[in-house]
Amino acid sequence: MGSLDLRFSIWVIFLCCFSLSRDVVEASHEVFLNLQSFQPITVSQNHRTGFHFQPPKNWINDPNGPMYYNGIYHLFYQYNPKGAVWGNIEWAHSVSTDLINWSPVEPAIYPSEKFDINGCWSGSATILPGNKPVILYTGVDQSNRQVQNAAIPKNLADPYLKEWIKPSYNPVILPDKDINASSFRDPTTAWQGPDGQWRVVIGSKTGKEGTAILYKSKDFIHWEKAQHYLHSSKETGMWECPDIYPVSGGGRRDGLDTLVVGKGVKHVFKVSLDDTKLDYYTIGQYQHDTDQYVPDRESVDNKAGLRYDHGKFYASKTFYDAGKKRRVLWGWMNESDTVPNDIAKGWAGLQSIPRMVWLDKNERQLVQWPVDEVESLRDRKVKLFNKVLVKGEPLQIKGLTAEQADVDVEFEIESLEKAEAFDPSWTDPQILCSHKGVEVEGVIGPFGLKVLASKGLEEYTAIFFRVFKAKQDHVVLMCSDQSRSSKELDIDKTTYGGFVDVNMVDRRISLRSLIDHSVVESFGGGGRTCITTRVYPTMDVEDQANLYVFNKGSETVKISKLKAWSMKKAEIA
Ligand code: DQQ
Repeated sequence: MGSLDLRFSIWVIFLCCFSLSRDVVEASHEVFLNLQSFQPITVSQNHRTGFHFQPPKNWINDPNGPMYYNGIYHLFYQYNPKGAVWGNIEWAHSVSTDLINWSPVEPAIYPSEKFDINGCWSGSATILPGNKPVILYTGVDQSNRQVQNAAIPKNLADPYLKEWIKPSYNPVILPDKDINASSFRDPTTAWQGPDGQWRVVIGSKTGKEGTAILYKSKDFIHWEKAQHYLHSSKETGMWECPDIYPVSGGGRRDGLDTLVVGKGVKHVFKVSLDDTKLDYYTIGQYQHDTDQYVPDRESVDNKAGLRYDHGKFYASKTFYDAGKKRRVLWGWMNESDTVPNDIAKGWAGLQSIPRMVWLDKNERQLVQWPVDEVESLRDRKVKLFNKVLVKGEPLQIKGLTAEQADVDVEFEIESLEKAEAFDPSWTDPQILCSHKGVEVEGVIGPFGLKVLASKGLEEYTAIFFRVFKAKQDHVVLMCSDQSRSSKELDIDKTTYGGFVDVNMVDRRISLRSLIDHSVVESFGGGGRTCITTRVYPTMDVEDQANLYVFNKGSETVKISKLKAWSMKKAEIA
């Protein structure tokens, strides 16, 4: 069957069965019962990535239980072994020595017992004293209740911890009468208080209030619900995949193990909002004596709060890398494609490039940067210095593989004098970016990159900045405009945006983009604002793709320095 015929047949199956099968059970993902075991006939290589983590075929979602153990990184992830939509969920497992090249090992946890027969959902790893890893994960039991289970390695001498066993004392935590058993999932990494007891948090909701339910245990087997939540926030809905961890103050980049408390240490609490499918975090303080997390007053505690990423980045999780003394963040990058297209491709979903994360010197937000190891894939290099960008004439950057590249550019604005006034009612950066898309000319900006572009710029994805003048200082807006990313009509081309909390005294702003066929991961202002996008160009693809730098603002902008590399393919089997 040709690929067009295949896509047509899939659309027919999809349309005829869609209304009958979706949302049959309450779950955090759309359920397509008729499609979840529809094995791909062929796997399309089109739009598959070169250095982002993805398995050879099928659906993936949340990163699970990432950990560093005896010199090996472990990445588990939610995986459907039978098809390219969500369903039949198990924990697939890959191992690595450098976070970039990965080898698969056998699935670690899959439905097999009463307490997880309907799904092995997300969870986290904890390394217990004596160097003993244990995973806590959510099982969907035979009555479709969400319960929490433990799994331990069968053989600690196996460097890859290939086999995991589920002790007979499972489930370790059941939802009590006050907990909605359909909204009780995704245990965090556990931590030990000064009293020697373990603590773990489970995501939940009470009505519309998102809640982080705290449990305590002396032995990691018997768990008791604490008197109060670790934290909650009204009108935020179900909290999936909560994560709590300490960060060093004073702009120090060294990571801290879970859950250090002390002078100069702050804490981050992140949740993934099921209702809006976005991750937000607050900066605050966790106290051992009260067992509560309290966000700083200025840290907004709802979906308008701080974001790791303003684009496609969900169900994220961090871990402490004891080898390199850093905290590393992973996030799931879902497709923007239609379900029939995903099925025709035979795959859906990626993991982000692991990002190092630390607290900004201003202690108001986090900073993220791709782990250094990704630089081992850098190949042919292009450099450019002090190049003035003429308004409206995009400058092509030649000499690299524009479909698989790492681009790091710094822009210098000649003068901020004429910056447009910032309207204080512009509180939502995504809406502002949608109104002021790449084609809307401004004074300072839009300027930035056009990536995965066709030669004649009929197709491209634009990542760019605009600078405005507010009462006190300047406001920098970063946008990712997908509206021209593909000739395909049905895909989601939402524009994304975030403000960048940087000081513009030196009139410079940086942008780094990791471009990888159908994903563009961008870090603005040295990693203060990140936007990830999934795009599917159709015209000049693969080695025909192009890269441009542009300025469409009336004020002169210069590329003060640009370094870009072709990226080699990572070894990901
Ligand atoms: N995905 C898992 C759940 C989690 C959700 C199921 C978040 O455990 O809440 O695949 O994407």
